[in-house]
Amino acid sequence: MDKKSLFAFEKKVADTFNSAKIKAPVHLHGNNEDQLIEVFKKIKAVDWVFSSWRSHYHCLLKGVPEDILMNDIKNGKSITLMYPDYRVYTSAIVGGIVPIALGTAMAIKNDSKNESVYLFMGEMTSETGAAYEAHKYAVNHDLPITFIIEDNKKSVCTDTYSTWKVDELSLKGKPKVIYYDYQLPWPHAGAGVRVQF
Ligand SMILES: Cc1ncc(C[n+]2csc(CCOP(=O)(O)OP(=O)(O)O)c2C)c(N)n1
Repeated sequence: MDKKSLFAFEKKVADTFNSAKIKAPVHLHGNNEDQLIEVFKKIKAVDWVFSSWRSHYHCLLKGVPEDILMNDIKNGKSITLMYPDYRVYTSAIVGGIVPIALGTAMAIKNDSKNESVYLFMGEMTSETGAAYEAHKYAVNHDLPITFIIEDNKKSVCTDTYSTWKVDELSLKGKPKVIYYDYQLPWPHAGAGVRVQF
């Protein structure tokens, strides 16, 4: 899927949400199309994608059909999308998906399968103990997992860097880590118009 189509999809979700036709929260992607298209060049159909509350582009780029995804989002599942057939799993709990991704990578290694895990995390998630431990375990056991840190500098409305009093993220530049930064064109959640249900 190309950059224009990705953004067009997300814009449609935004418009649908702003017209109060989605009765649950949405967390939109944006301004990270190029970076994700690049990352997904490495990801094969047999590989596993783990993500969070913000996963629309991850789903689309892993091959989830637009109509199925849009329908699920309209049915209120934006932050809890699951597509076993496409090997896409998400969790809306900060850090919740991390050990599941790690365990999948461990199982792949134990079974000597030719598959990989790709774990997408916001930069605040990447600073949690769960991410730190998973990364340490994955590197020391050389598990087939890549951690992708998607840095928009914010955790909801809180500045991640000043929270931890750091100039750099803990996992940035470490083995098995891909990092990119981007400026989210949307609020943390929703699509810019206050909608309450
Ligand atoms: C255990 C837990 N605590 C708090 C929240 C509320 N929450 C949802 S997203 C989020 C911010 C996470 O920021 P980051 O990992 O940088 O991801 P981003 O939303 O910026 O993509 C928080 C605190 C949650 N979902 N789960």
